[in-house]
This record gives sequence, structure tokens and C-alpha cells, in this order.
Amino acid sequence: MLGLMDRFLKNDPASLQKDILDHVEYTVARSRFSFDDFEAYQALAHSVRDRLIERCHDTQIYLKMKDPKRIYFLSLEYLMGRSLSNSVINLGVRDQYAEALSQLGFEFEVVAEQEGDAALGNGGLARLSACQMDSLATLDYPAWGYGLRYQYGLFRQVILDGYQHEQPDYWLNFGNPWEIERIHVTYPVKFYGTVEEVDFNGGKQKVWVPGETVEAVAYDNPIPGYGTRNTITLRLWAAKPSDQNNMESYNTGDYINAVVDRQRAETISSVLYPDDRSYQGKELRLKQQYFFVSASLQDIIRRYKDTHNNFDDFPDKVALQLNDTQPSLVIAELMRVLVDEENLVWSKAWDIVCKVFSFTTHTVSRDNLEKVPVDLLGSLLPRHLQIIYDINFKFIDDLKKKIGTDYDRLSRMSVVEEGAVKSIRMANLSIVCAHTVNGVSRVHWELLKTRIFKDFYELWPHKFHYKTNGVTQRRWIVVSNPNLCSLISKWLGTEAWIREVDLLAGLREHAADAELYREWKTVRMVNKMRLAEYIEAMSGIKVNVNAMFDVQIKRIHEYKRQFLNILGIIHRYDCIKNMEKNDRRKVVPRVCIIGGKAAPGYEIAKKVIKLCHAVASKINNDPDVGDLLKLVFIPDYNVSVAELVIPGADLSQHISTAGHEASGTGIMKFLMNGCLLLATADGSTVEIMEELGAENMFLFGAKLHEVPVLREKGQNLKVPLQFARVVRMVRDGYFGFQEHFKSLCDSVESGNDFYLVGYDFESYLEAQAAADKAFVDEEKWCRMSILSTAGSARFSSDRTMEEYAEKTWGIKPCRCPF
Ligand code: 26Y
Repeated sequence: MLGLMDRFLKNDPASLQKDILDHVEYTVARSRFSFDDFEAYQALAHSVRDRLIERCHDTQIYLKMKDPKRIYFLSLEYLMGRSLSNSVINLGVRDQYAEALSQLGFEFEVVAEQEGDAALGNGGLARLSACQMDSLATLDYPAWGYGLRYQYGLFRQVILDGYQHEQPDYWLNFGNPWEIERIHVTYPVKFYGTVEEVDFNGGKQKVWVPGETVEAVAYDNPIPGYGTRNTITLRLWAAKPSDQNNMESYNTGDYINAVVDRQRAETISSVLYPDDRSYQGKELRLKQQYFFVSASLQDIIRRYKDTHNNFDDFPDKVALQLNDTQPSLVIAELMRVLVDEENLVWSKAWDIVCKVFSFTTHTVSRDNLEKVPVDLLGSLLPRHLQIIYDINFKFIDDLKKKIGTDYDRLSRMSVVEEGAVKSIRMANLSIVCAHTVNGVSRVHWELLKTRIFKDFYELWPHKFHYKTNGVTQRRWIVVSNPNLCSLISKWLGTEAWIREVDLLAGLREHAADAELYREWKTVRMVNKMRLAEYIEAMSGIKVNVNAMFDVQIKRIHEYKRQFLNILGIIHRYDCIKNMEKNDRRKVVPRVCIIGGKAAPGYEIAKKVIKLCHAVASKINNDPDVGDLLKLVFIPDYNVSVAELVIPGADLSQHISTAGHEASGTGIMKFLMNGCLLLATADGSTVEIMEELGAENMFLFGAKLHEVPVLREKGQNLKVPLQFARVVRMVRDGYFGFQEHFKSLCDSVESGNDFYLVGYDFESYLEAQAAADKAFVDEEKWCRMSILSTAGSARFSSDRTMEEYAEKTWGIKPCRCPF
């Protein structure tokens, strides 16, 4: 009989080495005497996976015993990136694995590089979900993540002649050791059909008679916490054909068609929609949403029913978090299950539903809110449409009692939008039913209250809150910047900050220490050299590591104003060209780095990418410029690229027009890594400024309240001469492709310049000049850099998750003691 501790896998290098070799031989099926880096990665990953599975089991056993209230995080997108380094660090076995590998003749970093990214999401919202999962696990919260297992993740960006092309990301090609297929955890998900009325208990009851059934299969992705045994699960659903669709007797032709038909079921989870924001009311997208929601809810209810035989305690045991509106059909689904299947009366069911949901919105613009055409919903999910109508009918009825017959307001607040295309407003549905509506920064909350959801705020002020976003220091310092991580631990005298992030503030005490400066600069230089190597390998461009590395990496959007950045670079180039040779020595050398994907159908964004390449090819080949200025576009920006670029950045740009970035989380990763920020007072930047002091950043641009006033001015808005000049250079074909860039230039012409690129240009250049000046003063720069890291604690997702747990979900940590 094994003792309790013998049950666990051993983590000394000798045991790990045997383990890796066993996996080489029996899992990867290669000879233990001959395997390459990729096979070493596969074996290593499986060895780590064994340890994750062990911890997952222990966590679930303990949670089952304790039966605490659980949080279920529902999100259609997760940008997890790579798992290997993160997992071994969180499990506390990185060094042991590195030693085991080294004895086998492999290098951990090289092996880790073999892993591809899991990119099941688009941008901010999706990476935030990934950071939050890491924090939930680390803080021992009883949490589950739910999502979809897309076969094709976010497209790969390939640049040909400076133009973006999209290639499918068939990421499961080489297998995925980080998931556990649960062939027995499956649920039927139904679509189409009709609603019929049947007699029930002396009255009438509505019954949905669906037309198609698809099977959802669970794939569990373990999420290990740091410094704890707790390992939570991100459960992703894949669609499989169901045997409930009748497979009776066929002739050959029918048989073949029937099999092909079954395969169609799998398309539901096949591809991630690559649009960062817009919603086009496509049937497949709606199918994905419902598929995800229905499977997750069946799973959640099954777990609840393991320990309960009625729904009275449901709100005390279950918190459901809606990550934006994509999962909000779950509201109608829970009503349907409670009323139609569990036979609760409507009012009782509604009472439960209103206690379990919280909703977080990641949008600032009303135009981007999701609407589902009624025709589409009615055909795919006829019963759900009825339920949504019923919810709305009761809501509007109550509302009339409160606000009378202000029909404009009633129609604005209605869940149903009457119009050319009658639609369901998913955000309104979510707000009506959620007990809490969270914004993602303080400024975002102000916008929710005064603009986007003003009507609802006035009705239910108590529902509206904000939880400023955060990112996990585990991935964004410990994994991606190991040298900085060691340095921080050395100066704080402890590694405890990796779990207790507030300790980072302790660096402030050393902000004037010359020895720290020296070590800090060395670490930063090593990171810059690593980045320079990558740039050269990828683009052939040699960059000067003593130049300021100025980075803007994020999805390409007009509101994020990569165009402003490029126009600024053109201005810098123009100035260098027009200088006396002698004066050029005074120029602070820069390497400008831009990276990001444009949604495939977003024409203007794609032109920005082309412009970046056109300008780069001019500048980088101009002998007058030499090392003073380089422009590099980093293709296929993703989580792993971010892990490489962020630690090597001196300055990073977050320059959205005020009022357009709900929060921004990239900025927090740069902040943690001691990169200085050039930013507008938008989203979370305002709170970062309060934490750091405006003197430790380079701020510029129109303020939130000025933006609408400036827009009013339209054509009468004054724009600086330099701006007109650089736009003209692009317009006149100085960088070629004159015709192609016309619409881009038109978009910032006065009267047309919605994002105020022209208006903000002057103060942008001033902020850039201030950055140049600060960079020359190495001590000052280094102090600001240290203060940035020291001031980043508040922007950890640990803090965000604690706030959610306490104030929104009402859950408590539940730490596995064995
Ligand atoms: C149309 C609807 C279905 C929809 C589709 C995508 C709604 C929202 C989104 C994605 C939004 C998004 O990524 N927003 C970003 O969220 C980040 C995390 O909160 C913020 O930091 C960032 O400012 C915001 O743009």
C-alpha cells in the first residue's frame, strides 16, 4: 500500500529525467537514444502534464469535499500563448527540469521555443481572460473557465510586399499535450425546430422540439497556480456529430451523404472569428455562442446536482461571469432549463437567474454593441427568442411603472430593437438580468454611466461598478523576463512578490541606488540584445542596441492611432533629412518597432500596415539616416512575440484618442518590465498616472472631456503645419503607392479626422521630444524605469481577481491542503 506522499510524482532531476525518457519512448514513440528538440519538447510537456493532472485531481477532490461557492468564467476567447515555461514555473520545478534536460544534452530555453501559441482569441479581452485564469488559480479560488476549442485559432499574419495576408492557424496539427480529452464528458446541444404547447399540470406548457443535435466534448486545460497545489481547469468544448441524429437504413448514396452531413457538426467549433469588435449576425457565430453556452450550463448544473436536489441554493453555490456579451444567451438558456425542464414557475426562475449573473463589458462605443437579428435567432433557437421576448415584456412593463411613458427612453432601453432589421440587444439583456455590471477601468465606468449605458445607470445605479484590469506578473515578469525577475527578488530579498505583488513597491526604496542602476541597466541591455537578434533574424535589419527602442504592439485599429505613430516617424525622418550633418550628432537614435494584426476585412487598418512598410523601406535604406532612425514591423504579433519584445522596450506607446480604450492591458505589461510610457489620458492610463506621478510618464493629447468639443469644431479645428506637411508627403507619393494611401490620408483630413490625429500631433511631438531628452539622461531614465516596475503592483490581475471575488462573486479561496 502506498503512503499518501508516495502517490505523488517525484520532482528531483533524476526522476524527471527518467520521466522524460519514458515519454520519449512510450508517448512520442521515438528511441530514447535519438530524439530532436521538438520531440524533447513533446516528452517534457507530457511529463509536466502528468504533474498537472495529479494536481487537478487533488484540487477537484478537495473542492468536492468542501463544496464552496464556485465562479464559472464564461468567455468565448482565451489567448493562452505557450504553456510549458509558465507551467513549470508555477509548479516550482523549472530548475529541476532544466537540469534534467541538460544532462540529456538539451537546453531548456531551446526546447521551450518549440512550442506554438494557443491563440484562441483576438486581442485585449482574450488575453485578459488568460491572465485572470492564472490569478484565480494562484489565489486558490474555486473557479472554472469555460470556452470553445477552435481548431483554427487567430489567423497567422504573413507580410508580402508590405501587405498583410492571412493564413489559417491549424494549431492542433502536432497534437496538444496541454489538454485532456474527456470522451465521457459530453452533452447534447440542440438547434432549430419548433416550439409546441402541451398540457401540463392542468395548464399549458411550452416545449421546444429541436431539429438538430450536436455533441459537445470536453477538453480540459489545467491551469496551475503559483506557490499552491491548486490547479484549476479551463474546459473547452469541441463539437462532434451526435448519434441522436437518426442513422437508420440508407442506400449507398444516402449513406455517404449522411456521413458527410454528420461531419458538418464539427464546423461549429472549427474557427475563431477574427474580428476584434464588429459583429455581423452570422449564423455560425450564433451557433458557436449557443453551443458553448448550452454545454457549459449543462456541466455546471450537473455538478450542482451532485450535491443538491433542488435549485434553492443555486445562487449560493454558483456565480456566472459573462465576459462581454458573447456568452449572454446563457441567460435565456438558464431560464429555459429552469422553467421548461425543471418546472420552476417563471418568477422563481427569474429570481434565481437575477442572482447568479455578473456582466463585464469591454467596449466603449455603443456602435460596437452586439445585436442579433430576430429572424436568425428565431430560426436557430425559437424557444430562446420567446423567452427573451417574455423577459423584455416584463422588464418594459415594470419600467413603465417607474418612468412613465417616455417612449424614447423605453425604446432605447428595450432588449428588442425595432428597426430595419429587428434585433436583440445582447448588452441590454445582460444588464437587465445581471446583478452587477463591471467596467474595466475607472474612466470606462464613467463612460458607462454618462454615455453608453446612461439610461440603465439612472435606473439601477447600484449595479454599475468597475474593476480595473490587471495582468499576471507570473507570465509578464517571471516567465518572460527571468533576469529582471532575479534582480527584483535579489533587491527585495524575497521571491514573495510573485504571489504578493504589493511587495514590488519595496523597489522604491532603492530607486536612488547606483548599484541597482548598474544591474538594472545590464538586465535591460541583455533583453535589448535578445530583441535585436530577433529583429535581425526576422527582417535582416541590424539595429543599434544603444538606440531607444520605441514600441507599439497591439491590434491595428484607427482609434489606437498607429497612423499617428507613423506620421511622427515621418516627421522625425524629415527633420533628420533637413538637418546640417553636424547637427545630426545631437539626434537621439531610435529604433521604432510596430507590430499587430488587422482584421481581415478592415481596409484602413491594412493600409496602415502597408504604410509602415513603405516608410520603413525608405528610411532604413537612406544613408543620410544610418543608425539614427530605423523602423521595423514585427510580423505575426502574438503572445510569444510580446514576451520577447516587451522586456526589450525602452519606450512604449499607448496613444488612443481619449475615450476609446476601455482599459488597455498591454501598457501594464510594459510598466511591470520597467518600460517608460508615452500615452494619452485614456482607459487605465489615468490610474497608472495617479500611481506613478505624471512626471514619470510622457503624457499628451486631448483630454476625455475635450474630445467631443473638438469634434464639434470639425473643419475649423486648427492643425499644426508639420502635420499638414507629413500627410502631404504620403499623399504626394513620397513613399510610393500614392493611390493606395489616398483613403488613409483622407481619413485624417480636417473635417474628417474623427480620431483627432491632426489635433493631437503637436502635443505628440512634444511628448516624443521630452522622451528623447529624458533618454539622454541615463540616470534619470533608469530611475523612472525602476519606479515603473515599483508602481505596477496595482495593475496585477491578482488585485483584479480579489476585487471580483469579494465584491462581485462572493467567493472565498479554498486551498488544497495536500
Ligand atoms: C461585438 C461583440 C461580440 C464583441 C466582440 C469583441 C465585443 C467585444 C469584443 C472585444 C473587445 C475587447 O477586446 N476589448 C478590449 O478589452 C480589453 C480588456 O478589458 C481592454 O483592455 C481594451 O481596452 C478593450 O478594447
